[in-house]
Amino acid sequence: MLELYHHGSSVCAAKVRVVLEEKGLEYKKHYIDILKGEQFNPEYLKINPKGVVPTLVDDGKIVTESTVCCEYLDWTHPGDKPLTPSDPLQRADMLRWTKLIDEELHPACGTITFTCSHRYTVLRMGKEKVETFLESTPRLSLVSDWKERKRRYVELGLDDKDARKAIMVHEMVFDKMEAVLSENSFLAGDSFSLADAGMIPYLNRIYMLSMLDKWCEEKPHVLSWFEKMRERPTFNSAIDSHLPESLAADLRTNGAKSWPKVQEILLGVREEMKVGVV
Ligand SMILES: N[C@@H](CCC(=O)N[C@@H](CS)C(=O)NCC(=O)O)C(=O)O
Repeated sequence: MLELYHHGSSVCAAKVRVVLEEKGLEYKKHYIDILKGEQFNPEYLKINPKGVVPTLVDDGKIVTESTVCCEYLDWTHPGDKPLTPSDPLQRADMLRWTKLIDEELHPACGTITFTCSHRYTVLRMGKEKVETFLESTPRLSLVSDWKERKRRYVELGLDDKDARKAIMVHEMVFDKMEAVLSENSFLAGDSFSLADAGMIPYLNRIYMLSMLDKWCEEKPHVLSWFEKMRERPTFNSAIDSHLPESLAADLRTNGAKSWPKVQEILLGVREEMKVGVV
């Protein structure tokens, strides 16, 4: 039996749910509320010492790291819909996307999500619980200094020094997507692959923060790719149906309030990119 430890606002967990749903696999769900600190329960840390979701369990065997979980599912359940291109060059393209997501986009998404919205959701717990929540983060978590970063993001929001880089990373990824999607229907060739499955939750995060249309108004291929992904029958079962309305409302409202500051930073980043500073 397949089991998934996940949370409604986790982009990494969403990525694995997309693959499970695309393949039509049945799985048992365990909800770990990462905004209440349930990922730090000793029992959960035994299966995921980084204290993060997702964790996939296959007949008792534990698989962590979302991209690895997606690949594992594709190896073990290729079915009639393998999500890895058979052409080696397209496969290399796919791996470059999933590498970019893991190495750059994911930490940047964590910065944007916390500085724009999650900080407000977490602060509602009250001072004492927030302190426990921040202190419980393991040394090696989302990245090796996530504990310090999370504290700064909660305290400083978009005034934190990482905000600019996180916005720049998103802009560069969106530009790269725009270039590729103006020639291909999917990120790695002519069919849906693990690259698309991996990217959907990140676009959706910016969408949930009420920022995507404005951010990408001059990137029509990115917007139409995302619309196409939203039309897939698995979008609701893998993504929308797992986000509690209160959390969706937090993301929507806090994101809309944060947009003017994000936009100001973004316009600065675009100027620097134009003159070749970055
Ligand atoms: N590299 C890990 C990262 C997982 C990760 O960052 N999960 C986030 C949610 S998307 C999390 O559980 N965060 C808990 C926290 O911030 O304490 C993976 O790809 O599975």
